[in-house]
Amino acid sequence: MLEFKKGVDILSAVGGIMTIGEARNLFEQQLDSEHLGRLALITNEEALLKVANAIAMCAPDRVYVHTGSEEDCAIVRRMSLEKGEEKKLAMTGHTIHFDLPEDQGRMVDQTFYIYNEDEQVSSLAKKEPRDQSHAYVREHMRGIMQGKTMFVGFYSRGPVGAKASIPAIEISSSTYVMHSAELLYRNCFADFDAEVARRGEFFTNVHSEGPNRSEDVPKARIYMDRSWQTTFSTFCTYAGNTLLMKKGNHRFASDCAMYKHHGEELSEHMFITGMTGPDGRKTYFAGAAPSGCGKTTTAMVGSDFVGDDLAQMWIEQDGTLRAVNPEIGIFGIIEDVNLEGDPYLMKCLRQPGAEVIFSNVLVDEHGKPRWTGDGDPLPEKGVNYQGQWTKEMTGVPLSHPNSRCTLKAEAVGNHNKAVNADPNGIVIKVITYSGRDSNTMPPIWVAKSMDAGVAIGASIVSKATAAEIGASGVNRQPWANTPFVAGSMTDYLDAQLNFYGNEKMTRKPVLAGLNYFLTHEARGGNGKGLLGEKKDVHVWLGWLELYTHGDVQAIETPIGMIPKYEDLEKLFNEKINKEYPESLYTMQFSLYIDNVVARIDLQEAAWRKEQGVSGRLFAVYEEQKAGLLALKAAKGAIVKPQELR
Ligand code: OXD
Ligand code: MN
Repeated sequence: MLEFKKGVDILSAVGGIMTIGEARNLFEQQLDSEHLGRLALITNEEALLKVANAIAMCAPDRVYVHTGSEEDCAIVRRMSLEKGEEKKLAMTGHTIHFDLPEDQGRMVDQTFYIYNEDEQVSSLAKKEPRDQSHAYVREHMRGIMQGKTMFVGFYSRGPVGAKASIPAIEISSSTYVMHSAELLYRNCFADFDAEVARRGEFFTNVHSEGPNRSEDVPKARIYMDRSWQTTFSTFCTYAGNTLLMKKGNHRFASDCAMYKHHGEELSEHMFITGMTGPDGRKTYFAGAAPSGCGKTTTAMVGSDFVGDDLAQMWIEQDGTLRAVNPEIGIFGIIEDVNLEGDPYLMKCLRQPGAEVIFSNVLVDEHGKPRWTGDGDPLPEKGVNYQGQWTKEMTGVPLSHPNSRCTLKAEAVGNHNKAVNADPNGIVIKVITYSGRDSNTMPPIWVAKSMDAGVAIGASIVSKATAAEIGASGVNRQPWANTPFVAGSMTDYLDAQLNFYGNEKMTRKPVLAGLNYFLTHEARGGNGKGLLGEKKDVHVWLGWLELYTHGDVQAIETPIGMIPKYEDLEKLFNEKINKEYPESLYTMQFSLYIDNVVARIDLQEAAWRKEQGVSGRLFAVYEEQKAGLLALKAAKGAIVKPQELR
């Protein structure tokens, strides 16, 4: 369990402001009349105390209340250029931001949940006792904004008024962070009080880059104070470490789903996208994948792209599963984004019209941003996050593999802005789970029950990517959400089982596994590398769309339902005008029983190490394993899909 408002509230203990009277006095002293007037429009006392304590702790020279107006946005953009946090690129509206070379991804070893004694924290998470984090904040955050302007913005993580939207305050001395916040989140200055009253809670985030020097990065910290729903971030700028409205608050939202709205809400690391089916019907998907595994590309394959990273879900009165996207923008990995795989995104990145912050790419001598896999010939030279780069520097990548682009989703041609703004949420009919799995699971398989679907999510394994500094190897990534779940894995599993199993959810979604990472090497192919192409995703999602509506039949296997060759062949032709040989289908969809069983054994062993894990998960594993072993006895270790019809 997690108890909220327990233990020392570090922000107020370090800030020292205890009453609303003291807070108001501080505002009078520190804010100029314009910003004092703005803050006067916020009346929630708890929120005002948070802001006052952040000011008292960080001691900025000036406080700027960001209302989200066009004028405020323009001021932040201009200041960012003046400060040098961003630089102009050749194309109007495009800028480049560099993070320090040591700060190119989420710093997992410097990211901690602050915990109270006797609180359960996930076995996959890093934690620090409250008094230690308190001492750090006291030592390093007092006066950290001296000589700087503190920006304070009020946002909504989701459309204002939606059941699962949660308001949040973002406080930062970085104009890059605030510029990104405006591209990625809904500024809800005017609605903030009402939203806090409706939801009964809000999150607070306090960040400062300090002097922004490499030598300070070892002392950088990213803290999540779960009890007080407050984050602290220091001595870094990479948005995954600093714009904590994103992953910091996603972690708090996961706590809310698990402990405040158990079985009624989920907070997922998922894209949301719509597919258009026969007769123009729209079917919305939400899909989980670990960071750096193609969530953005998959999301943009939809005809009605909504979001690429996060989903706040709930069960609506009518029995449907609804979701909102807490974001309105994209902080997407840019490596391998090119015209062929990502035409909509490329238009924003290569043509004028969109406001884009590029980070950690290379800027060539003409002010053009360049990245690995962008589809253009290598430039002669340029500047990247490490300094000067020339073509001769073989082995030194053009851009960092975790370099990013930040832009509003509405700039992307197939984004459905109205759907992303709807406080009623989006009815989700299909949920997918994927990871980087080179040798075991087929491209698509559909769970035969809700519990089996939960087991797909519980069993994601994936190869580490550049989004996390220092990560390596193939790791368990349950629901692709473990980096962001603080509570115990057992509690998280229960929250999943009780959500999908909730009898109020009368219109259950289809739950499916997706895997685009099978290789020739693992499947006896005669090529090299991936068996499929990025664009095949159109077909995998297209088949799921048809299956959800009962328009195609599937083949039953012990792990779930898989597509028939003829349906896929037709879809390959219709959707991407590509031939799909049956030999490829056979390689992709054959059951490599020993691999699948080994995977189940690994998962089972890992889950058995946790305490109190629901027997429902083990029942799914046992049933699948028994089915697979019986099949092996009957047909051998590699079973072709044609043998199962
Ligand atoms: C992200 C991540 O930036 O998951 O979305 O790292
Ligand atoms: Mn993510």
